[in-house]
Amino acid sequence: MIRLHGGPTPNARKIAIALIEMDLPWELVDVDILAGDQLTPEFLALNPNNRTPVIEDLDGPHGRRFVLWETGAILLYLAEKTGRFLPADPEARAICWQWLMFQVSGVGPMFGQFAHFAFYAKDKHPYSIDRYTRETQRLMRVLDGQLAKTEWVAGGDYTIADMAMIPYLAGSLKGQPGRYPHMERWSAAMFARPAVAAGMKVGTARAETIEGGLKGFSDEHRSILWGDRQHAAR
Ligand SMILES: N[C@@H](CCC(=O)N[C@@H](CS)C(=O)NCC(=O)O)C(=O)O
Repeated sequence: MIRLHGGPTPNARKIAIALIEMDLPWELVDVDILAGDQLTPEFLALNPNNRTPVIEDLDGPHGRRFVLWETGAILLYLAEKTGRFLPADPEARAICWQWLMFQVSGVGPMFGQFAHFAFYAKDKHPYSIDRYTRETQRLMRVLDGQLAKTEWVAGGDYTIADMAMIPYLAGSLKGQPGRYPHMERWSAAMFARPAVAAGMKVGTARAETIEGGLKGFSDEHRSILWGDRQHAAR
């Protein structure tokens, strides 16, 4: 049994998709990051970096409980545990790592900054919005170029790199139809997979988030995510 600590966020959904695709027994332990659950001593004991998701594998290596955070590491761990969705050929395997790293070091953080400055920040700062709009568009062009040549993100096989990518990109693609045709073809193929469709619904979208329409997003939420509560010395 694997406990997935997380909520209705792109990062937790990457892992939900992988757990479902891999037929692993799992359950969601809800962490409400808007309420500050990630800042509690109980959560910090799992991840001192106060970020979700975290997995707790009750049947980990060496027959004992194993805790892991950072979605890139979690996806690789699950792929190795099950021997699935990571190509066996050394070149294809390394290319899969490459796109996975592109997601966790590029797509995730840049889309996160874009959402922060364009939607959540109280003061709308044109330079920052422009900077992250252009950078996210550049990343999408890179991926669209790749998907013009390959069926899936890392080549001919569906892998953990696809699972990492979709939660961050699905919304952006919907908002600008026709702009990234190869990504749209890929996104449709992703959502045709029952595991992706189910994983993308994990957690109940909070009204205060972009997904929920940003209703009631407040200074208290800002403090938890980016302000005094987030940065209080522990
Ligand atoms: N690099 C991390 C990023 C995780 C992350 O940013 N998680 C967000 C939700 S999508 C979070 O838990 N934020 C809580 C906070 O900022 O306090 C990963 O890939 O796991």
